[in-house]
Amino acid sequence: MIQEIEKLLNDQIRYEAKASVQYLSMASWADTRGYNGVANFFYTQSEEERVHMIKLVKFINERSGVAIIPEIDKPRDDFDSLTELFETFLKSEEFVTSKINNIIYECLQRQDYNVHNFMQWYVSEQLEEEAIARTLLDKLRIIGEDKSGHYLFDRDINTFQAGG
Ligand code: OFO
Repeated sequence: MIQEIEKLLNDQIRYEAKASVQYLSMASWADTRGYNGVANFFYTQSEEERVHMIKLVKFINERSGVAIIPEIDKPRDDFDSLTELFETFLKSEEFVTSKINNIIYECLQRQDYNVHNFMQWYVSEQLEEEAIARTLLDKLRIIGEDKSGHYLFDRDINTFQAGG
């Protein structure tokens, strides 16, 4: 495996791990405030990011690289509102997308079509996750401070759950 690409893939393991831990913290925040639907949504998102991370670990190791399991900083655990929670979600996904795009770019520069091909799965995954994050954030912006709106949002959120 090309060394620079291996390094970028190892960085990506860290970003996916960070997202997984961040979403777990967000699930827990929602859980302790009675937003069970939102909590389940983020518990599932956290699992999905863990799957994204493991997929990279296996891919690197299977191609005679060495996957590095990172240390993760304590995630953010305080949010003012559901809107802020979902702004954090969207920002995190946008960040991950930018890093994936960068790997794709570097693969093309170095003609590493193998990794380029592998990363396509992440590209579609990110499209889906960003779309969901935006849809949910739009809904929250319409709801504003309305408590019964929050109640319905929490009740219905898992009908928007991403797959993958
Ligand atoms: Fe949604 O971050 Fe993984 O790919």
